[in-house]
Amino acid sequence: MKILVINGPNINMLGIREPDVYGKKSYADLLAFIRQSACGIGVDVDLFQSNNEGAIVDIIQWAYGKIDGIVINPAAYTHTSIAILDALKAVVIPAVEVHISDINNREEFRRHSYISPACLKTIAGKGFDGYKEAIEYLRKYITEAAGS
Ligand code: CA2
Repeated sequence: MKILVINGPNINMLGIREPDVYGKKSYADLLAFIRQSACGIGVDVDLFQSNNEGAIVDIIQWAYGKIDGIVINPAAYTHTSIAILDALKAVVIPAVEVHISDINNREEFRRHSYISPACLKTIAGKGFDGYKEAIEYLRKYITEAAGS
């Protein structure tokens, strides 16, 4: 089973500023955590990060026919991007949306996600653990879908 983990703009800056919101760990730490979480349950992961909306749309389109599930933290594009919503809807790959912080308890503008209608589930406010939960959820979902 192959899962693509997509991180949006500025996630590569983790640990550099706003440790109170996003924690002290770096993007490299996040990648190591995701690899370890996936490996522990026999899932292959592809990891992708971009600061560009079009590049995120491109990788979602690339995933069509090659990837079983998508974990996506669209970062600030969560609150603006109809293009990413449309790309996820177009490929019809099971997807889970993840946010490190609790977007429902921050600024008002972070409460709305354009992406969630294309996702099975949204996990927010659980830090890095949210990515692990998303991978585990997709593994179960995809396994059950294949058996039915
Ligand atoms: O909580 C999340 O995971 C977010 O998707 C992170 C985004 C934010 O725009 C979303 O509303 C919620 C921000 C990504 C990282 O931004 C940084 C800002 C300063 C220092 C380091 C990272």
